[in-house]
Parts: sequence; structure tokens; C-alpha cells
Amino acid sequence: MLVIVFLGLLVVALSLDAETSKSLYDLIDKNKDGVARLSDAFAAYSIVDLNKDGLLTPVEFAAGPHPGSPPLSIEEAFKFYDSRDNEKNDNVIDSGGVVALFDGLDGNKNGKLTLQEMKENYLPLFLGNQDGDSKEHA
Ligand SMILES: [Ca+2]
Ligand SMILES: [Ca+2]
Ligand SMILES: [Ca+2]
Ligand SMILES: [Ca+2]
Repeated sequence: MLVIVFLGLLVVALSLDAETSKSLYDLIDKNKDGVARLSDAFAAYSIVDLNKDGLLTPVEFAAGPHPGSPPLSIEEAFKFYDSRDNEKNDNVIDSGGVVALFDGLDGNKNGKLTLQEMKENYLPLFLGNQDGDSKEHA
């Protein structure tokens, strides 16, 4: 029984609180039609990309909104995306980082992100990859 209780607490700890998941969700659902799609995520990305060159520098990234950054610092979050985008670890985030984030959150891979998927997958996506698999150097 103790084990079950412990696992229950763990699940709770790995779920975002309702407020944070809602603000993250609103951030991604750029056209506010209630369904977050990859196209919405790209729209959000291009807003953070201040000089519109298709890449996020650490400065642009840090200036953008980070409602869900508690699990990682801004620097760690930047590295997280930069190690998962198309040109890995080159100190800029390209559009591949958006795809990696969206795919990681879209639990059932139907191309639509629900608030529930956001809530369940956001923290495990970041925290699950923090230790364990070391940095991939291509
Ligand atoms: Ca939308
Ligand atoms: Ca840029
Ligand atoms: Ca990169
Ligand atoms: Ca989905």
C-alpha cells in the first residue's frame, strides 16, 4: 500500500499544476481556437524569433515567455531544445526544436495537443531527459 501511495504522489509531482499548463497551452494555441496544433507552435516560435531569421539565439529565447520553466533554468531549457533540433548543439534553436517539443507533448501522436496531454507530458519530457542519456554529440 505504501508503494502505491508513493507512486501516486510521484504522478502528481510530475504533473503540471492546472494554472501553468493552461498558460503554456494558451501560449502554444496561438490562434486560440482551443486546439493546439504544430502550426500554432510554429506561430508561437516565430513570435519569439524577434529578427525572423528562423533561429532562436539564447538572447531571443531568454526574452520569450517561459510559463513552464520551473523544471529547468532558462539556460538548461535552451540546451534542452538545442540538443533536439535539426542542427544540434550549435547554440541556436531551429524549427526542429518546435517539432521535438510538440511531438514530446503530443502523447497519442494525433497532431493535436490537449490540455491533458500538456499537463501529463510536459514535466516528464524535461525531467525524464535531464540525467541518464548524456548529451548527443553528432
Ligand atoms: Ca489552435
Ligand atoms: Ca532569430
Ligand atoms: Ca541547434
Ligand atoms: Ca494528441
